[in-house]
Amino acid sequence: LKQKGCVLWLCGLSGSGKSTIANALEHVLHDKGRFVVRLDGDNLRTGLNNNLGFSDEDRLENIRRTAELAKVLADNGVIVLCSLITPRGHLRDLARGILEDDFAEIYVKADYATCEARDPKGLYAKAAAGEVKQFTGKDSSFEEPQEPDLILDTENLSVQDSTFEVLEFLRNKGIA
Ligand code: GGZ
Repeated sequence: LKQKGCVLWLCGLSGSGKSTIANALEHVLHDKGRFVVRLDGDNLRTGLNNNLGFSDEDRLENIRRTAELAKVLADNGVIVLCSLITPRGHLRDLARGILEDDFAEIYVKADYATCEARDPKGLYAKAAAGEVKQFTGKDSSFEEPQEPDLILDTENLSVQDSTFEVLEFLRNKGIA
């Protein structure tokens, strides 16, 4: 019997912890015997989405393509972990519309100042120096999710804590 797939859509600012949490989750779910695929915005932008930048239109196309890919995977029993900033409500609604019941919106929550202090890739420093245009939270807006299925407050939770929260969420949904 094929297991039920689903898409966990992690949204939040650059540096909020989306990829780190997705990575930790991948390992735990894999150990439970599940097929897991990670779709990471930054990685997809080197291949499938390498013709897209950070304008509103390009971000929309980035989300649309990724959601359609996630749908194919979820329909085949895969747990898909999408980590993309997904900065606007209408973009999250677009993904939900494509994925319907398979979609769960998870807000990886950390504010701009926190992400700027972490600055794992030095992007915030570059943005402050005016070297990155259309930077999310600076000159491109981030709308906070209003009704996410789950919030991971990474200012206060460890990676392990966040991972546990998601596992509990999946258990409650009867998925893993
Ligand atoms: C936001 C940018 C930008 C700009 C490059 N704005 O933390 P990262 O580095 O590794 O991941 C971020 C990634 C954002 O791509 P997404 O596909 O997730 O964005 S969206 O959902 O809005 O389409 C960041 C890097 O690309 N990056 N320039 N201007 N993030």
